Amino acid sequence: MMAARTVAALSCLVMMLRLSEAAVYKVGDSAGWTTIANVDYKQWASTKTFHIGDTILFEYNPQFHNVMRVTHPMYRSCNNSNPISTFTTGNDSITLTNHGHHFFFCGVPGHCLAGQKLDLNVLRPASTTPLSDPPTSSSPPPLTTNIPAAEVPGPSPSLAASLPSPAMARFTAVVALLVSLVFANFAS
Ligand SMILES: *[C@@H]1O[C@H](CO)[C@@H](O)[C@H](O)[C@H]1NC(C)=O
Ligand SMILES: *[C@@H]1O[C@H](CO)[C@@H](O)[C@H](O)[C@H]1NC(C)=O
Ligand SMILES: [Cu+2]
Repeated sequence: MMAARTVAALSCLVMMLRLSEAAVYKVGDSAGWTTIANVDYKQWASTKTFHIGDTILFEYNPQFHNVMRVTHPMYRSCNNSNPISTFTTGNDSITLTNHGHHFFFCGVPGHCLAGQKLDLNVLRPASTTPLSDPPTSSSPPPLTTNIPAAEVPGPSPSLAASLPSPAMARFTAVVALLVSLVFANFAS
């Protein structure tokens, strides 16, 4: 019983870590990047959760379309005069390397106005949750916790350095998987 529950918990953990790995999203799904299917790309983007490291794939006929990455004002006005970057292969993979909004449209005249435009929001990396929340009681926090970090010499007391890196997360996932396999053997 205990083992089965542990396995379930660890499997959950492994799943969560898997989900945190990079994903590839084909823009517009089967319709791709086009004007003829009347795809609502804003709606398409709103059904996804984009993370740093994910890839978006624009698939289209390069005779008729392209992909321009643009600023927000250019996106709003469909102004294609000065894109940040332009992609023209018809099979363009773009890896999302920073958080915040990313604006794209097709630079062929009229296509952006016809709705061939994409605004997607990449989430911030998971916030580094403090190990202990501030006390919710009305009493003032004890003075002893008030260490002025800037004046402490040597290694910073900040936990940031020891927070799990992606490599560490993968390592943890592998360990969790192995442990769950061992437990599964015990349980059966
Ligand atoms: C388009 O943007 C450029 C600068 O990137 C600007 O000079 C130009 O006036 C804009 N065109 C329109 C029609 O807004
Ligand atoms: C587009 O590129 C991806 C890799 O980025 C590849 O898997 C896929 O087969 C390509 N599709 C076409 C139609 O070339
Ligand atoms: Cu187009």
